[in-house]
Amino acid sequence: MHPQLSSHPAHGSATDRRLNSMLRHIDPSIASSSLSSMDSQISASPTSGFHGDSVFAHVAQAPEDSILGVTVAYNKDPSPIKLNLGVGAYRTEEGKPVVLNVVRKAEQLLVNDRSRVKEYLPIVGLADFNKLSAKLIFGADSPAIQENRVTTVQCLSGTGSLRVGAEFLGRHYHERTIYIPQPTWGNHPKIFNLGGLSVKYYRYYDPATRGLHFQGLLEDLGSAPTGAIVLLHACAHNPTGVDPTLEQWAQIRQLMRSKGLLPFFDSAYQGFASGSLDADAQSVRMFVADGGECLVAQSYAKNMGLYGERVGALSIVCKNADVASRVESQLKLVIRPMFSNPPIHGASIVATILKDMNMYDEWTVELKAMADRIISMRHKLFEALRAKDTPGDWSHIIKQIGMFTFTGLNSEQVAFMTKEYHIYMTSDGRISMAGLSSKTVPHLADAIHAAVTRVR
Ligand code: PLA
Repeated sequence: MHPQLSSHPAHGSATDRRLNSMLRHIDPSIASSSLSSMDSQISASPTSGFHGDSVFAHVAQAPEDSILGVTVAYNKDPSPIKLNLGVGAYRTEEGKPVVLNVVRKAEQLLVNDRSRVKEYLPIVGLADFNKLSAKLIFGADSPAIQENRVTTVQCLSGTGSLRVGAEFLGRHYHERTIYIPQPTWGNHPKIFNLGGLSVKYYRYYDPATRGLHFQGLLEDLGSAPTGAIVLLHACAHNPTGVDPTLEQWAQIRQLMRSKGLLPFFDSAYQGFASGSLDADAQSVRMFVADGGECLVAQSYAKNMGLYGERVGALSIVCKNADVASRVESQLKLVIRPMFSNPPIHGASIVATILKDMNMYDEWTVELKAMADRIISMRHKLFEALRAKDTPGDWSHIIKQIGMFTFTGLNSEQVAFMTKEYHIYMTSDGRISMAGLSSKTVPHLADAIHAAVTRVR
């Protein structure tokens, strides 16, 4: 052992001693003499940063994320009655996270297959996964796929797909403004800004009717510059739960195509809105059917419960196969320095399920059960508020679609519910219906009742 360290600890500073033991840990063969000379060299260096202030001393504490920060606060609360309705993550009636049976089965198959290795995937990801993902969103017999004018690249869930799409547009598309709905998922503006796009909002939600501001939407998109990009939520709009009807989608499509606006769909909830994968893809398919171009970001976080596996895809539908192939070559240049190539496990689970008819069917049944449970929570909450005669019209709870209810509660009422009832939700009044169960509905109804009667 280094004599200076074992018998004369007072000779070096705490930092020096830590440094010595770290060096010995890295290479136990380092001689004591060389250690002490290294030691003095490092300690003497004015740029070593071991003495004095941190070179990061100026770094300010950043605020928590408006959605994921809710979970951070929830985790710190010791109350046994606490309830997390912040992040959109599905829970069972027992309040537990779920791994779908079909996902467990696929994982078992993958683990048992000894021929599988952990080599890098290509830059664009798993080929089967990409093909099957395109089919899932565009339809099995989509002409765009048959004509080879769709390029699909595997990305890191919905967020990563949006991010790669944003950067591709920032580099290669002539119009750098993207219109996003007011309101929208809080991460959207940040993702698009980082991709080099400038963000503008179009009216989407009308707080007075708690419904779609269709007139405002048409006006705002109508006055957008030709060629502007428009972000559309494919279904189950987050946070409002308000989707256009099919007739309204048809009008939006007509307006956008007539003005040459480029659609960028965010499809994070396919199957979660109605329980049907095909029904929830109608908006996207309508735009693809007219032969025009568009981008689609897909996520398997919610509909396959693969949240932490980070599985998603970006598809770009182009005019012809030649353009699609050049677009793909450029997507590779975006991906390579960003994350090099995507992870293999989650995409293999998805591909295993999508290519086996029985497993696919099993998935649709489990998916429908999740969607139905969310819808039943809407009815239970609505009934509970009605039974308590809670002031206000709460019918939007059963009208809204997908994972979230945009309650209309203001930030003071939300803060009150968190403080007094240990119910955690985002400050815009959004609650994740997927986090609710029959057992917790009465507690939430009590909290909402108290909030609207006591806090204004
Ligand atoms: N797009 C929308 C509209 C989303 O709501 C979410 C997730 C994503 C993309 C990204 O999902 P992914 O990257 O995990 O595939 N929104 C969640 C979670 C469910 C979050 O904020 O990250 C939400 O609570 O709003």
